[in-house]
Amino acid sequence: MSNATSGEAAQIDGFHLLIEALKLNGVENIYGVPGIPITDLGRMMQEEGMRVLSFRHEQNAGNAAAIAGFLTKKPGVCLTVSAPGFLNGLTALAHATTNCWPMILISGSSEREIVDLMQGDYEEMDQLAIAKPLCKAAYRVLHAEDIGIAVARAIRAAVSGRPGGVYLDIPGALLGQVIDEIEGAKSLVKIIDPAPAQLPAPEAASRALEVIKSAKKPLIVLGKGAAYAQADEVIKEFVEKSGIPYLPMSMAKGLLPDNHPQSAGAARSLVLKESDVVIMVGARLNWLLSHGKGRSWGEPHSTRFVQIDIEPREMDSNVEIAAPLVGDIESCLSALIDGMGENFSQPPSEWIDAVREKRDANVARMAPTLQNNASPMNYAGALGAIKRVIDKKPETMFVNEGANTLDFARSMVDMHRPRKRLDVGTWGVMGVGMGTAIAAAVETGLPVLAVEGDSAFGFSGMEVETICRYKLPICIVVFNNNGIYRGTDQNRSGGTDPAPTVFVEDSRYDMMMQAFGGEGIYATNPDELQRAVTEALESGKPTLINAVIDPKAGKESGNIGSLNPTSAVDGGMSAEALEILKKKAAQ
Ligand code: ADP
Ligand code: TPW
Ligand code: MG
Repeated sequence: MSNATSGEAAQIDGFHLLIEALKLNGVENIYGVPGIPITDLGRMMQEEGMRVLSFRHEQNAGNAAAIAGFLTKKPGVCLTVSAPGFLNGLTALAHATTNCWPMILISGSSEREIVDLMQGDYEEMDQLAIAKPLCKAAYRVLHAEDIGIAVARAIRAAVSGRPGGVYLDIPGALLGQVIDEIEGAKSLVKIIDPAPAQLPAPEAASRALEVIKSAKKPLIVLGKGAAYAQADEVIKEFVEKSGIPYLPMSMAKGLLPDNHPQSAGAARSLVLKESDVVIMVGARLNWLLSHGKGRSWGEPHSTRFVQIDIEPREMDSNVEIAAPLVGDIESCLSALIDGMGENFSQPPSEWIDAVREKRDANVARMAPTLQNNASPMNYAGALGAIKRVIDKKPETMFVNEGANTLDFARSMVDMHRPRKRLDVGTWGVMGVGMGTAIAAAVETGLPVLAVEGDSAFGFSGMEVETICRYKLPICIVVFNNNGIYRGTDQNRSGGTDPAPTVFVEDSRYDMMMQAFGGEGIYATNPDELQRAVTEALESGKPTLINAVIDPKAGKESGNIGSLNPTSAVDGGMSAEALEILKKKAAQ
């Protein structure tokens, strides 16, 4: 766009340089909330052909950008206003960084001169300094001619090596700056090879193969880094050629179908405890895997690890890694496949049989519970209905958050295709649901099913308006058990306030969707639920199904109740201690 008048050199402003820099590098979708100083930027982005998704809260826009990064291997972009908007988006940027997903948070900021002298500007805050410790990289642009290089740096920082979140600070004044249009066009950078392949050293691959060949009870663990890598064919080839059982972490479910003969998903405890060599593929030995040690790993028996990761510092982070393989997953697995050659011998049949027997027994034990048609529903009954829908419609993008709602769904709902299960990630964040669902719909064009605890849903529930506004094919199922974990807690003081984990009884979340013109459905049994979800996914209409779950059915904190601190002391202070406090209060 130019403002040329006769005889004058055409000029371009910061707004348009930023837009062109993003477009040049393939950024198509912007997730954000408008306001000073970026309101016009959003309008112009839309005018210039970008898709601008305007949210009701920046954290949800940020969560959308984060999952867009996971799904596309390109940074998802979130656009916010200064100070409070920036801070709202920052939680999502930290979440993206924690999960190793590429994202860029672009926030407008106030007058530099006033902010730096702390003279009290509108929404004054030193955003760059605050963002820095919470993301992979943070940059500020002060001159219009630097916009091109700044965007290039931001994208490369987000996607190369271990992906993560990048903050880009845009002082309002920058957007209004003008420079010569031709100089401006020349200043933009189209990034060449933003995330270069990283080949493992040949000796590292040989070492890994030696360790793998020495195993009697090997196991492959697939993590969400493997899902992110989009190396689906190579992963399948490695798993099948090796014949080694594999355990998918939550968001790696579906890389190979959950009913694959080598899946050890339903024999998790056994394989962690018994395996002697574990090949980690894009998964960290963090809390989700008990840090690679302790009882769940069957100590004192010791496991030897082969670890494939793009981040060298991940090696030996919790336990010794016998064979570190640093590189991208596709290159590393290709090297292993080459090295395996034609006469690689598959694991001993006793091990394969033991894993299969355990898995089949667990699956058989669970099967009848998934048929439970009781009303109100328990988790297995309701999730049986969800599972049957996903089995028939494996292309569905499945979003999931909550405590019991999350943990039961992870084990009960099979995934059949890669990158279909999107959930709370490494931190177990509540509130990612609606942003995730929206980005899943926008980035893939596929129908989305979001299965949400009633508490989890509440963190981002206002985005049902956004879903209706953009007419997105999203079906939300709220597992309504009247609260967090269970809806049955009592106020221990005997007072009239409800207990901290309890919500309004029998709320009608379905009516929230109706308020904005979407479909609202109230389902009390699994048959109704299955029918309603099927119809919603087929119609593509924004739908919210309030699924009535027995408030007694859940467990405290789902599967991770053991992480709650407990006290060895019963109750509060003694009379003697209270007497001391009484005297202090009277002073
Ligand atoms: P999960 O929670 O599923 O166990 P994590 O998020 O803990 O997975 O681990 C993902 C790992 O994958 C990170 O250590 C990250 O560095 C790594 N990773 C991401 N992309 C790639 C890639 N393309 N190649 C190799 N490793 C990758
Ligand atoms: C940002 C703590 C973990 S799980 C949960 C909370 C509040 C809600 C569980 O209730 P829900 O599911 O969703 O109704 P269900 O089926 O068990 O009843 N704040 C943030 N993240 C987390 N993890 C919490 C609080 C939490
Ligand atoms: Mg609940």
